[in-house]
Amino acid sequence: MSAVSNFPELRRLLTKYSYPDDSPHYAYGTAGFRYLHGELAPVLLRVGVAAALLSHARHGHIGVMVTASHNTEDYNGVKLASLDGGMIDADAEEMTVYVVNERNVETLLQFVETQLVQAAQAWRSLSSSSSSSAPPTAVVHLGRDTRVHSSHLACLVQQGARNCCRCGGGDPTITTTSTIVLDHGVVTTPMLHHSVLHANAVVGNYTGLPLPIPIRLGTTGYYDLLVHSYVALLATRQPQPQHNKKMNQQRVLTVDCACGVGYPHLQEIVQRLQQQQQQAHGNNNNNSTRIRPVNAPGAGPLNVGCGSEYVQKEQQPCHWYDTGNYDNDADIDTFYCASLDGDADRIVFFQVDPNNNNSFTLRDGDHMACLIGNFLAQQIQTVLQACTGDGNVTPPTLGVVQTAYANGASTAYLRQQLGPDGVAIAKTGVKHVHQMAHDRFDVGIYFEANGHGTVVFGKVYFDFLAAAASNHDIAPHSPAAVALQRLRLLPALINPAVGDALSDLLLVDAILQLQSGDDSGGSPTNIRTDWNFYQDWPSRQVKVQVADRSVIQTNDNETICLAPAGVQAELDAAVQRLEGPARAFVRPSGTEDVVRIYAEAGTSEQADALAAAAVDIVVRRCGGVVAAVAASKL
Ligand code: NG1
Ligand code: ZN
Repeated sequence: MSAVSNFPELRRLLTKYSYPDDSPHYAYGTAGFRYLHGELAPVLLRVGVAAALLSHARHGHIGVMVTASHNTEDYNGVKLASLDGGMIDADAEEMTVYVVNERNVETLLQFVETQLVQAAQAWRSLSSSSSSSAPPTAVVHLGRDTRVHSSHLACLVQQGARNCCRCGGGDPTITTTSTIVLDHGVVTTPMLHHSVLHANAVVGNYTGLPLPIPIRLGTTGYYDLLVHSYVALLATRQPQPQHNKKMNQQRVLTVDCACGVGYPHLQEIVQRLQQQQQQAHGNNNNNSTRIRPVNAPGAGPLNVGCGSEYVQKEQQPCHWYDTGNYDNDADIDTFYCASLDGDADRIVFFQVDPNNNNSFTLRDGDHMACLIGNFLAQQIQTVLQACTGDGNVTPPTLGVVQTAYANGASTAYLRQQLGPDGVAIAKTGVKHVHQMAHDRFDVGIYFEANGHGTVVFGKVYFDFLAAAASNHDIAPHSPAAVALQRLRLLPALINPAVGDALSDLLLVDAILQLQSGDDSGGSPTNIRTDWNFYQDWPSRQVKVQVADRSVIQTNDNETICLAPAGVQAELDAAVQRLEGPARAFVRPSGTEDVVRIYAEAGTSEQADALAAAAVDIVVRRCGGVVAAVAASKL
């Protein structure tokens, strides 16, 4: 094959960062490429190339986030964001995996050349303009977390993307294409997704941002949107004169930031909230929650002994490595807490009650789905009741999407609340859950048990709001008018692109405050009693290391093990040995080199026994070398 004449710098870089002979095939797992950081340089350079190619091919902005989320500091990784700010689709994933894994530099450069020419041709036929019309400059938005190696790896993405351009050299038949990289620096994953979604709304190549949501660009736009909509939502609280005194007592929400990137951004949001509330209300503050970020980057090891993954999987409170703006450790208020993960796209809430033997209460993603789902359903119902007889006000369908890791008690509760069709179970991983929420419901609430989730609002929802707004039965200041105002504000507070810990933090707190103001007379938040829809069934999660986790194959939603032979039959037998409802499944992790085991049963002892049986099956039949790396208790 003859060498491609363009791309001298890209050729040099690809050659410099070539793979060692024993390098594996790099898979785009549950959430992108995720490996030990030392082997990632060639991968990240090529991801930069793939991102630029995608931007050229799709004629819009693409995002690249360098992070390994909830994993420990020695890992790193990278995930791509599509034009709508969401996960990339299967075609884009396939192309990216090819670019990352093509070992032959000349073959790869030939592919790049072909892709750029095709993208330029597609642009010309789309824009039906003259053949000399140059396609738009490709734009790659880049973000990274706080890991020490993230900066170097982000630099490689930048180099790969910027050198994925082609010079026509005066030949009119060859189009000149170029790529720019917008480096957002150290940001949370959802902030990067936000930036991509809003930037594409501006360039007009993607209209995925619903009209009622104002366009707010970049990091500052992200803060503005969250802060303004949270404050506006709280302002809808119905005054409870007899309880005003109580409402003015501030509850502290202590937030464990996993020693990661959520910390500086939450701090920024807290400062802006204080400023805005001061300006708007002086001393008559509507907000009865004071948010205190704790566990800053560097205060302790990233995601170790802290963070949402630790709190959710281990079912225990995090360590407080620093005291944030507290005077000392003992002053940390643990009555109302939340934990973010390392890139702040997941959150769980918890309580350690000093007045109740320091008892621990967890409110994970399953509980969040119920809280948010109930709140939305209630507000929609209030509006509908006022609009009876108006045929233009079509109610949106509302449902919840979970994964097989959702606690059975939450699924049973949701089925009872929303009906059997109101709950759907998707394959593990946000890309699957998000898609199903979008496809199945007009208001699709999705949460993984680990706290990764958001709400996807469809067109019917916005049509419903518009029709209700022009309905004369809704009197100003009536409960229906208040509910309608809340429903209008929620899509701006909720990240439409991806699960977002900071957005979910404000959303959950606002709902708890509003419910407390509306229904229970303004008492301070107690998540054990105020947010208590069901009792979790005992469950266990265990990780087992095996020689090669790809030997495990599963069905589509990953609840049945198809290979190695015999695993599923033995799991079924272990479940059947127990009385009452029980289930167990095994699947290879897409983010860690382990096999995950989930067991759920009627009693704690049975859950233990079932998990132990499943570990034994995996160790024997799948070549397990280390069992029970971590277990969660309940
Ligand atoms: P893997 O490692 O594939 O199980 C984990 C989570 C997913 C998802 C991804 C991305 C569990 C059991 N699995 O995936 O739900 O959040 O990480 O971060 O929590
Ligand atoms: Zn994450």
